[in-house]
Amino acid sequence: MTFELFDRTFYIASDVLLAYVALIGTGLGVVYLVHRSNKWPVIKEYVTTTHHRKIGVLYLLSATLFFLRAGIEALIIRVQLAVPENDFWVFQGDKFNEAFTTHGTIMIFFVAMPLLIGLMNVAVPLQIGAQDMAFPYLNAISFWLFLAGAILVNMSFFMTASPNAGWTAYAPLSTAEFTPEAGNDYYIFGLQVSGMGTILAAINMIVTIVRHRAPGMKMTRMPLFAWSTLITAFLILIAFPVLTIALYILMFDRLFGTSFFSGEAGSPIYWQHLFWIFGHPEVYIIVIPAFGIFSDVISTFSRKRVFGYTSMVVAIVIIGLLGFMVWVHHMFTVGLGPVVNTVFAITTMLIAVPTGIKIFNWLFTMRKGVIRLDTPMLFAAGFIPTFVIGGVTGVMLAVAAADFQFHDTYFVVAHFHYTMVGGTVLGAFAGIYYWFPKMFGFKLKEKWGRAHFWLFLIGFHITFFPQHFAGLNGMPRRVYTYAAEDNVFTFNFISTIGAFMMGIGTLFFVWNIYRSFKDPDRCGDDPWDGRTLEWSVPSPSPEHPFDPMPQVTTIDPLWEAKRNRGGKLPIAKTSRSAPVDVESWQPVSFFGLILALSLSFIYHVTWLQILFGILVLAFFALRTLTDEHTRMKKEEEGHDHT
Ligand code: HEM
Ligand SMILES: [Cu+2]
Repeated sequence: MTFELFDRTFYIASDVLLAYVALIGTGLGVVYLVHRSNKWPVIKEYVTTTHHRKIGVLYLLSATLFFLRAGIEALIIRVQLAVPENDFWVFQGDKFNEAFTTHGTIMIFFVAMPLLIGLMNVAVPLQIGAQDMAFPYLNAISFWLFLAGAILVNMSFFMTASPNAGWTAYAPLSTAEFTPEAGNDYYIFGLQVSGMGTILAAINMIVTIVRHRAPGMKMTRMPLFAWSTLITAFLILIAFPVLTIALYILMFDRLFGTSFFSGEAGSPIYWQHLFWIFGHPEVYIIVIPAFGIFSDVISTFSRKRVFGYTSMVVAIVIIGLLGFMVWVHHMFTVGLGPVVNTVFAITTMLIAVPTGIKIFNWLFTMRKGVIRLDTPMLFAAGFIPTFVIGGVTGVMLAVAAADFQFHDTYFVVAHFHYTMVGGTVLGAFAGIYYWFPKMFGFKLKEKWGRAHFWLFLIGFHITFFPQHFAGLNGMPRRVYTYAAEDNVFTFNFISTIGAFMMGIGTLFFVWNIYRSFKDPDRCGDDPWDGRTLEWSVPSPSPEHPFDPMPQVTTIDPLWEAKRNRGGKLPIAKTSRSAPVDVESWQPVSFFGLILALSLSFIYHVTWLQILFGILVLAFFALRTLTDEHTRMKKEEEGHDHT
């Protein structure tokens, strides 16, 4: 669309215009609703919080919003691919590349990651008997760094500069020579900034789990979600710095004219290595926490201790370690040679062993259990067969010779959606339904939960199962259309129908949240007859939840207490230091500074870079001079503790 303003002609694509209208419309609507119901204090409470539960809720809320955005993108892609030689209105110019790039990037970094980190924040401190995360202030900084990165990648669309080199940003396509526009700079800064937040979150998780467990909560008594969080945090700590380096180098190539990934000395293969040394562990980073959620959910809803606890832990550790030794399976067709390919084919296949152990342990946990199929358990039950299909196609892809056929086809697209939707997304939904009462004091409604589950799961299989066959028929991924004689039309058409079913399923989820807030069914502190410590504290979980501090003697402390001691946990003689939870505007201000600093780099404005650089340093100085601890101590001494 073109329009005249001040004697100049402006052009704005109609889809961008529509997005602006939708964004501003929704924004105003939200402001109006908040204002009408006098909810500004709640907004302030959450924006300035450093409390783990509220930060968890912030992560989950952002992730849900980004899920809607990246989901709409997926639907648009599916509409374009529904029939041969289609020309859907949205794809003016090169939009298809942008659509799959932002869809993939947002789903991985700004949906899967925050869904899981959000649930960790809500549940892990309570599961291990900690009063909060070890570093509450740092926790808030992590969230706001994550959000700054997410906003950068999301706003690129509105600046008509979406990244367009795939979520993998392969060089040389991602270098300035081939994509000089700002799009891939948004990608670099978005991932860099949110990556910093993720690394800090990992450090926080590790310290919390190592230092803040309740007395008697030995490592070998931790719930499996806490275990999976600990191992995931180590994976983040090792894998994310590799991404940091890769992004720095790419940034230098793009902004400052170096040539690490092109030219005589540089090589695009370096990018592939760095990206996948990070990228493969990343897919475990987003699936291992889901494994943890399923373990806890399946055990609770089968009313049995999880089968093979030790082998569950050992299996996650082995998966985590092997995860660093398989990255070349993404590069079988690059030409690294048969020896390299063989080694990496074998290590990849080995991962099926610990994964298989876990699958059988889940099945054996259910065996002879008293199973209740509430919504969290439905998601867990749906996960098992779905993830097995994703695992089987993974082993197929690991056969290096066969991968020359599968590589870069829809077979791969089907495979990774089976693992990431079947594992991560179903896991996150299970976790949200499961811990929702701990966040807000009431359950999500069963009726809408069921509708959500069935539409989403059936829609999922209708979407992605046919894609295996489209891929085997030779349909490459990342193509914007195909010809009628390519023999892939039927598969694509069915796939698009399934995608809309998933979309409707997701709307039921949103509706469920809305309805449950409108008409909450208060459910008490322990709605699922839980086994672990988080169900022993009030809902929503308070500050200082463990007052008095429980003494843990078994893997299922609450379950044991309910069976043998009338629900009373034994009280510990020793106490634990409690992290200081403060209210502060600093983290959100830091968010603004980092956003501005990144934009000044993306648009090459040197004086703004210097200005915001100085302001960031000033922020650090301000932070070192802020002393909440003394003030809090004084306040506490002022109060009488009775
Ligand atoms: C919810 C329903 C979803 C649908 C209908 C969907 C659909 C699609 C489609 C059509 C593509 C483009 C394939 C191509 O052109 O090559 C794609 C790519 C991708 N999707 Fe999804 N997707 C969904 C959810 C997810 C989720 C939950 C994740 C991750 C957690 C995810 C991660 C990716 C990635 C990484 C790519 C590759 C992007 C690239 O090639 O650069 N998707 N998806
Ligand atoms: Cu991999």
